[in-house]
Amino acid sequence: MMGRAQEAGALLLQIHDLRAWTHDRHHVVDDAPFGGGQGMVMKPEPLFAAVESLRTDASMVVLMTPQGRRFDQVLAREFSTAPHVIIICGHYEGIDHRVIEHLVDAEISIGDYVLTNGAIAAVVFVDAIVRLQPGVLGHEQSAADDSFSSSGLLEAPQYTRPAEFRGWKVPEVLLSGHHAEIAAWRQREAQRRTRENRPDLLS
Ligand code: J9Q
Repeated sequence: MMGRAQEAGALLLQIHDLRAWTHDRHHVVDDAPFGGGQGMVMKPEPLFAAVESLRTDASMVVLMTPQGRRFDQVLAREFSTAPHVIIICGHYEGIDHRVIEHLVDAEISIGDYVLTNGAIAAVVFVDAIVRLQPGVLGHEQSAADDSFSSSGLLEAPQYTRPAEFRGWKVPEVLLSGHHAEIAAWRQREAQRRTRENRPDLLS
C-alpha cells in the first residue's frame, strides 16, 4: 500500500537515522537517567537538531509513546490533512522530557501494550493516515470506514459461498433477498457484537 501511495504521489516517506545528528565518535543518542533507574533516556540534542533541520512551517511533530493519547480513526482523519508529519520513534525506555515540552506537538499511543521499538507503532500510525489520502485506495475504503464512524458499531458478521460448510449454515436471512430484513439483521448483529467485544464503544 505504501508503494501504491508513493506511485500515486500521495506520499513521500523518508526515514532518518538520528545518529546522523550526533557529533561524537560513537554517535551516542542516549544516556543514563538523572536520578538513577533502569534503562537509558534519549538525549535532547540530536532530536532537536534532527527535527529543526527537517521541519517546515507546516510540520506536525509526533512522538510515538505508550504515555501518549490513544490513536483512533478520528485522530487518523485529523493527521491525514497535515501536509508534513515528523514522527519520532525511539526505544521504549524514555526520552528527555524537554523534547516533549518544547519540540513535540502530539504524543501518540497505538494501544496499551509495550513494544520494543517505536518504529512498529509508527508503521501503524502511517498506514492509517496514508490510506485516507485521496487516490490511495479505491472503493474498498470509504464504505466500511463511514459505516463504522457514523454508527459507532462494529461490523456485522459476513459470509460467502458455500451456503453450508462442514454442516455450518449461513444465516437464512442473508440468502433471502429481503433487503430490509437483511439490514435489520445486520443492525442487531452489529449491536450484539459491539456489546460482547467492545462494550466501551457503547458507553
Ligand atoms: C515507542 N511501546 O506503545 C503503544 N503505542 C506506542 C508504543 C510505543 C512503545 C515503545 C516505544 C512507542
